[in-house]
Amino acid sequence: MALKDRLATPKKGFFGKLKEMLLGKAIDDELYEELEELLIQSDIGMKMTMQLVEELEKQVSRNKLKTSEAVYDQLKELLREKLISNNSSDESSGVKIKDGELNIILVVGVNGVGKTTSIGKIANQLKNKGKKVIIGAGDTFRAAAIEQIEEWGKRTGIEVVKQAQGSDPAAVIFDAVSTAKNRNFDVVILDTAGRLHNKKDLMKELEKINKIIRQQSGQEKFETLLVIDSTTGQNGLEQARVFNEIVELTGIILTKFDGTAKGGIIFPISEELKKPIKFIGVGEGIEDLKEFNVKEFVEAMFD
Ligand SMILES: Nc1nc2c(ncn2[C@@H]2O[C@H](COP(=O)(O)OP(=O)(O)O)[C@@H](O)[C@H]2O)c(=O)[nH]1
Ligand SMILES: [Mg+2]
Repeated sequence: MALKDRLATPKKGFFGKLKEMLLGKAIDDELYEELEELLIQSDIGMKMTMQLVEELEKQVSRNKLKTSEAVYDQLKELLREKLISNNSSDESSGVKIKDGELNIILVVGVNGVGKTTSIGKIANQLKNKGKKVIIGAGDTFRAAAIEQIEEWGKRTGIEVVKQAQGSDPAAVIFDAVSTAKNRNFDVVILDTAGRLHNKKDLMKELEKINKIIRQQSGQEKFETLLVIDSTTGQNGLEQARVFNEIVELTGIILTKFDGTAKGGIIFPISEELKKPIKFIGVGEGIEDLKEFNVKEFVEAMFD
């Protein structure tokens, strides 16, 4: 299914409302105020909204824009620029797999955001591209989490390295990375628990995991993807800040774009973290994870 059909919710989302609100109107203070309100409602956040509207007003006067249609197009361009400063403008994102070495993908994020589901989807995509993929069930906190990842493994025919519930996540990571290395896998994807009850504990756990990965793989750098649920709005932004402080993120996965009319959170997240968006989740099914593409995304949001 096309991205734009996935993003369009019955409410038609923020950008539909935006168009409705803007078209045919006079360009005056009232219009800018309404615009501000809409941008804030869409989770773009206060700070970026103010910046955007200020910049928009400048450009409208500089370019002598006379119609609200032109204002709409200008805003679309401004939002596009926000995304292309941290993302390639015309290429789809996703993870780049290097041949002839073990590609490690560590997936972090708080509980319930869609880590395990995204791992299943990514593993499946890579397997379909002919890569030899293995998964490490690093969320040992709940038995259900291990069963869930095993389920994805069965569905996709992908091996899952696991241990019993309650065992040390770092031990599972150790096993998964060494198995992947010894048996010449192309990709190992590592799940984690990410309980954010305490920043210090989370930091310690992730540090330990990172150390094990480095020791076992002999690689200093690898992919670390943060998963954020786009329906959680400003909370998601706060999670992004915390994780960005404690691990070296290489990219972001934004999930549940199918369930939100507030996808605006993508803009402040992208701007604050200065990290590329790699994928967006648009449903619970195995195919429902799209490589992020700025052009396609902006078109879909504004269509
Ligand atoms: N609608 C929708 N649901 C999703 C998406 N990604 C994950 N989910 C659902 O979110 C819930 C939590 O996902 P899970 O992968 O277990 O999260 P984790 O705790 O971070 O591993 C599950 O019910 C998933 O099916 C998405 O892109 N869209
Ligand atoms: Mg999970």
